[in-house]
Amino acid sequence: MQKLNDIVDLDTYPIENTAFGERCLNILKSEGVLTLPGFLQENVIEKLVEEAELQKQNAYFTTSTHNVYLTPKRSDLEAEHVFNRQLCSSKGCITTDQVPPGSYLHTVYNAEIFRQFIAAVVGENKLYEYADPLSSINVHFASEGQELNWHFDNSEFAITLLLQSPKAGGRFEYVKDLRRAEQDDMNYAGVEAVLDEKAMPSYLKVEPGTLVLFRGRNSMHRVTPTKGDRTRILVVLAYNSEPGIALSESARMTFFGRLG
Ligand SMILES: O=C(O)CCC(=O)C(=O)O
Ligand SMILES: [Fe+2]
Repeated sequence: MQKLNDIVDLDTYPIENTAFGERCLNILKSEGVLTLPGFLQENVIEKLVEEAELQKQNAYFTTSTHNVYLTPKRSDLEAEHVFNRQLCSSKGCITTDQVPPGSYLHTVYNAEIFRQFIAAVVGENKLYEYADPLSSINVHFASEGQELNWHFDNSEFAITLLLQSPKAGGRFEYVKDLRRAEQDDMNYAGVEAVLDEKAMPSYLKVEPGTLVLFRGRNSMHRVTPTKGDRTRILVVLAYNSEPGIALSESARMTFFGRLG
């Protein structure tokens, strides 16, 4: 096992320090997003890109249509209603069990210091890995033309590490606090304005090696289509607030095409 220090820039980001964690928590709270550029050491990014390129042939590629709420259509609303508007997304994905056993990604994901830092920043006591062998660490590939269309996440927060940017496109765009899921406020007018390009989203400038924490349940977001022949490669690290929980079978079939 490698040391976390050799993988992550702990001088710039003292993640074991409680005060640093509190600063990050406050940024995530006020901005809805926290970016830590240069979180991964330069040589680590290179190694992880090489590793991902080798695994890409084993990725599960899917194209799906979905609404922005990631729910089935509602027949009591018209087909043209923004709730029922269908968008297209496509990507390739490799799962935790396909990440080589000696990979830096396992070290970061399992490091107690890292886990405690993420827990503190997202306001949980403790975080746990998924009980199934697929869902904890995923590597996403978006080749030319592939995109992740507008959506709200089901999960409270997402943790990503960009490994490789495409030559153009592949931009993370978002509209902060566009709905309030807790109050069942779907804000159809606001969503429609963004889809029809009448309201401008914000966007993140993310370089490879950046750690991004994003609260996507109420902030609608997308990744624009990749342009050019360099694949966008992104790691998603996923945790639970309770131990022993697997991702649902239907979600595993949709994302990975298998259960285990
Ligand atoms: O690819 C990204 O940067 C964001 C991914 C995302 O929004 C998701 O997986 O729900
Ligand atoms: Fe998302």
